Amino acid sequence: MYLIRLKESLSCQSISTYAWGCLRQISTSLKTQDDGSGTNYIDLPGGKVPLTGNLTFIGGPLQGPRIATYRTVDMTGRPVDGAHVPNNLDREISIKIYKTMATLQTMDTLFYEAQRQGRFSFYLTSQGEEATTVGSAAALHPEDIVFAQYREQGVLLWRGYTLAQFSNQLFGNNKDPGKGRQMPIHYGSKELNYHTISSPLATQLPHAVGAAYALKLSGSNAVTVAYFGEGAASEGDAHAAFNFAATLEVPCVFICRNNGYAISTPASEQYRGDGIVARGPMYGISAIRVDGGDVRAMYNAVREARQMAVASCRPVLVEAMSYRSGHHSTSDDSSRYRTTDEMRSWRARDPVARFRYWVQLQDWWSDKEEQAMRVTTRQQVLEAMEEAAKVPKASVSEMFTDVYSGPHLPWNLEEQYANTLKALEESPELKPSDMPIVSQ
Ligand SMILES: Cc1ncc(C[n+]2csc(CCOP(=O)(O)OP(=O)(O)O)c2C)c(N)n1
Ligand SMILES: [Mg+2]
Repeated sequence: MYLIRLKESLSCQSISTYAWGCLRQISTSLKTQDDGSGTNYIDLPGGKVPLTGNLTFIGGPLQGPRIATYRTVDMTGRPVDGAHVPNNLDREISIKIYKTMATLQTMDTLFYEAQRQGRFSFYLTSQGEEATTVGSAAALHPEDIVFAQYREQGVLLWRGYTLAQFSNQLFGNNKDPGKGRQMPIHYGSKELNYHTISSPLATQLPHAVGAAYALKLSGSNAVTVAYFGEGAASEGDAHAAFNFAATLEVPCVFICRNNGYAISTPASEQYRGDGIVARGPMYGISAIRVDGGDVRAMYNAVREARQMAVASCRPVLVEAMSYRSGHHSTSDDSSRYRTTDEMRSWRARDPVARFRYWVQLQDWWSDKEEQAMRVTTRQQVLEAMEEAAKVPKASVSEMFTDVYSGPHLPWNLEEQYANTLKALEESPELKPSDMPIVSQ
C-alpha cells in the first residue's frame, strides 16, 4: 500500500532519489560492529547476528548422528551403568507406578474386547506407551493442568479416575458427566485438572499454552502439560503453540509421544528433521528425547522439565520414543500396513514387564503378588463394566434441557426439542430402544 501511494505521488526520478536516500539511511542505521575478535555483527530488532563472507547453507536432510535418547533401565529391566538419576524411585512410588501400569494394561485389554463384542462403539488402547503416560503423570503435581490427546488414559488413572468413571464414559450412561454426548474415550475431569479430550488433532496445544499464560499472570506455581502424538505435531496448531509458548514465556511442558505411527502413516513420513525434539531449539525451547518405554527415565525427565518450566517460566519439550503396540483404534487393522514381525518384536519389549523386572530386582515385588494383583484387577474392571452397563442412558429430552443452567430453554432449543418430539411421535421406529424420551 505504502509503495503504491509512493508511486502515485512521485515521478520515476524522485522515486530513485527517495530510494537512494533510504539506502544511505539504512546503511548508517545497520551499523556493523566488531567484537574485537574480528567478527562483524549486524544489530537488528530480532537480535545481534554475526556476518560472514561464506556462502554456506545450513540444515537439509538428516545426516550424521541423531539426538540421543535418555535411558536409565535397559530393555530387560536392568539399570544402565552411569545413568543420571536425580530422582530415584523409592519402594512406595515404584509399587504405585507399577500397579497403575498393570491396571492400565488390563483395563485396555478388557475394554478393547468389550468394544469388539459391541458393548460400546469405540475404544483405543495405550499398549506400548504405559510407561510414557504413567511415568510422566507420576512426575507432575496434582494442580498441574493436563491437556491430553486421547491415548493418555494412564494419566487419568494415576490421578485417581476410577474404573467406574472410565466405564460410565465408555457406555455413555447417565452417570457420565457428558451423558453420552461425547464419543467413548473423550474423558474429562474438572476435579483432576484434566481437560476433556477433543478429537481434532493438536487443538489442545494452543489451549495448553493459553492456560499456561493464565497461570503465569495469576502467579501460580503450577504448569500446564500438553500431550500429543508425533502425527499431531505436523498440524499448524502445533507450530503456533510452540512459538507462542516460547515468545510469551509460559510454564508449559510439551510431552510428545512419538510412537512410530499416525494411524497408518509411519513416523518416517512425518518429518525430515530429527523427530520432534529437534524442533525445540528451533523455537528457543529446551528439549530432551527420552526412552518412553523406561518409566524411570520418563519420571526423571518430566520431573526435571517441570522444575525448569516453573523456575524459568518457560516451556520445555519432552519427546518420548515408543511404539504403538496396538491398532490405532477399534476402527483400524494395523496388519494392513505393518508386518507381524515388527509388531511381535515390539510386544516383546513391553514396558510393563520391563518395569516389573526392575521392581523385582529391588526385591519389592514377587510373582505371588503379581498373580494376585492381575486376578483382582481383572475382576475390578469386569465389575465396573457390569455396573456401568446397568445404568440407564440419559433421556432424549436432556439433549436440550441439560445444556444451559437457566430455568428456560433458549427459543432455538425449544423449537428443536418440539420438532424432535414431533418426529418421534410420527415415526416411532426412530425411538432409541435404550433411552427414555423424557426424564422421569
Ligand atoms: C485435524 C485432524 N486431522 C485428522 C484426524 C484423523 N486422525 C485421528 S488420529 C490420527 C493420527 C494421529 O497420530 P499421532 O498424533 O501420532 O497419535 P497416535 O494415534 O499415534 O497416538 C489422525 C490422522 C483428526 N482427528 N484431526
Ligand atoms: Mg503416533
